[in-house]
Amino acid sequence: MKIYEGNLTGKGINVGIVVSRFNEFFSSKLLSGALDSLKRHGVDEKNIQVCWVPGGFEIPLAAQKMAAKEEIQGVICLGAIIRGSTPHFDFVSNEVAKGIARVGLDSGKPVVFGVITTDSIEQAVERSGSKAGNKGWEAAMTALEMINLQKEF
Ligand code: INI
Repeated sequence: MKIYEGNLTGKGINVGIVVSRFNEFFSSKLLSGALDSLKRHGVDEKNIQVCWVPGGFEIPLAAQKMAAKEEIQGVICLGAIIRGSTPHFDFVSNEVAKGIARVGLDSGKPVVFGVITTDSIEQAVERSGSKAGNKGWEAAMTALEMINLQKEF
């Protein structure tokens, strides 16, 4: 039996991060979590490229550009979309999720959905470094596992 499984080692790995500035209070904490996770798993700081975009809606295009770079093995997408009193949240969050998934399939490289989509600011606080952990940290772990999994095929 052959089992395919990616490990979590970051040594020699090149990764891109796309992070949105909208709700920067939260997205910057997701970025800190992702960077901490990558470095603690052995990713060299010089092998990390970070791209800021205005809002979540802009993430997929920047992720596509990052994924197209030859040296980049995977892209981590970070942002915070928080529900307001209009349907705007649904339009933005649906497009971001669909766009990120598409970039991953089109590029053949792992493109990780580390965008928090919450009903409230309190839920965003919980997911960006308090009682529900840091989703940026988790997204970085997912990226490492998927990048290493790619090498198994
Ligand atoms: N962008 C976000 O990243 N988070 C949000 O919560 C958000 N809300 O709620 O409006 C948001 N909107 C901006 C959007 O992503 C685009 O930047 C904008 O529409 C321009 O294309």
